[in-house]
Amino acid sequence: MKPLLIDGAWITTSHAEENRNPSNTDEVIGLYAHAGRAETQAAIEAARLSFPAWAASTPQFRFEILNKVADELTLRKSEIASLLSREEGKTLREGLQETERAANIFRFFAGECLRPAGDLIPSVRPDVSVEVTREPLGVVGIVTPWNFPLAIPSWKIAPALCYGNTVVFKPAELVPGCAWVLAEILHGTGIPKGVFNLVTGKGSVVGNTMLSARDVEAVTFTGSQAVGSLVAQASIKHMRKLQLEMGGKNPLVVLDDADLDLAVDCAVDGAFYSTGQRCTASSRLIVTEGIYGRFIEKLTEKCRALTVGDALDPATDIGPVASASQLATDIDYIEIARAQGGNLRCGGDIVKGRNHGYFLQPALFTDTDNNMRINREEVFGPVASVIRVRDYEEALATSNDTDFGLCSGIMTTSLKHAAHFRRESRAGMVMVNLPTAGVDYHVPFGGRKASSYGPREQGRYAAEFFSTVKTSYIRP
Ligand code: UN1
Repeated sequence: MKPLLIDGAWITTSHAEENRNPSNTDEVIGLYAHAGRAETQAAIEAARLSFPAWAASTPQFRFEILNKVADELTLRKSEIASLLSREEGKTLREGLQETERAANIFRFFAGECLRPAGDLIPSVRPDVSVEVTREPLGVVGIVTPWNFPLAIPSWKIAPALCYGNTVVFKPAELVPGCAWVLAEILHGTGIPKGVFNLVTGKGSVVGNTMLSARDVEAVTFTGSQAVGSLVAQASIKHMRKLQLEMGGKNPLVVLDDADLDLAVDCAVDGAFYSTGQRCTASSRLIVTEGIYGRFIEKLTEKCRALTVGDALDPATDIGPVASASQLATDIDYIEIARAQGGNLRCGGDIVKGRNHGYFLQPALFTDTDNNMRINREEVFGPVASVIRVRDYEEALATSNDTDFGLCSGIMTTSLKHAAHFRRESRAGMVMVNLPTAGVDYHVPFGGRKASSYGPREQGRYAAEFFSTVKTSYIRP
């Protein structure tokens, strides 16, 4: 059994769960401990007790720890990428990119340890000066989803530790493997005991215990809107600091003057890579009349050519769906889109692989309108739909007509439309002539409306959530 990490010790539990490969459900990757209430409370207590010393540690000390994690991730990159692809199902190429991204995130925040920000400001009163500094929060609860088993934990854990917080980390039940390797690496750096704790297990047990604990000062969560709302409600009771990253229904607008090949490539990448299991996926392709026919034809051709298969097979373009329940959701939405009048241009069928796995041929719908459920609700699978519009104005209005606001994209050679879209799109991130998914690791990440709540993640903006500002007045 792969144990929990609590207060610097590996702890086995009475209950463990199998981690299975979605490319081949006969393959058990490992057995992972499930924490109960008591173990979760012990992890929170360890984080609480280790906080004062960690908060007071030198930037150099924290730099060295985070930098060692980056080095180790780089060194073990192929082994970790293969574990990632085996447990989550994204292709090995994507697994490698994600592992490199995790290493870069740790490297970035290692550097940030050495760049603490602050201001010294003269007061409006004579002989008084004002100092503005940032301080850590305390114990941070980190709850992460299954779709980026390494990158999302890294972009929460690295800044949490960088700014002097201690951590209780609960990864998604589906992907304990990468979380465990990250814990093993952090433990191996010589990080003081209790500063980083891993509690694998169920949301209903581990997550709820974290949410009801007074000593968890802040929670950062990425996952569904439904769970995000529960996290918020439970946290408000304690006036806990919150950061939520939830779904998207991201539009990719394709205008008449777009570079057709580039538009098709960006649509395929944004909609279907990582098996469409990204909150940044382009699930609504909004296309103007003049290019519509040519775009659909090329896109359909490209979709048909996508090879769905085992994540580790180099010939695979699209890996399996991550779980049986996600596959059932995808199939449900394909049915719903059909029933509401969508035209399934290609894909949507379950593919028989060499092994037992959750393989789904990417589904492309045309003839949809923006009010259909397929265009209102996040599917989180390889399912995209095309909405035909008259012109740029209708495209912009349609792209903004959504409850979500994470990411948006536009394909155009017109500077005028690109500039206008960047300004008027009600999303946290806007892409011009790029896929909506696949973001940099050193700049802010996050959205508006139902997509996000609280300060941005990543880059220097991460300090907003992971630290608190102190304004001190000094009269000598
Ligand atoms: C990306 O598109 O590069 O859960 C990252 C998600 C996002 C991360 C997307 N938080 O899909």
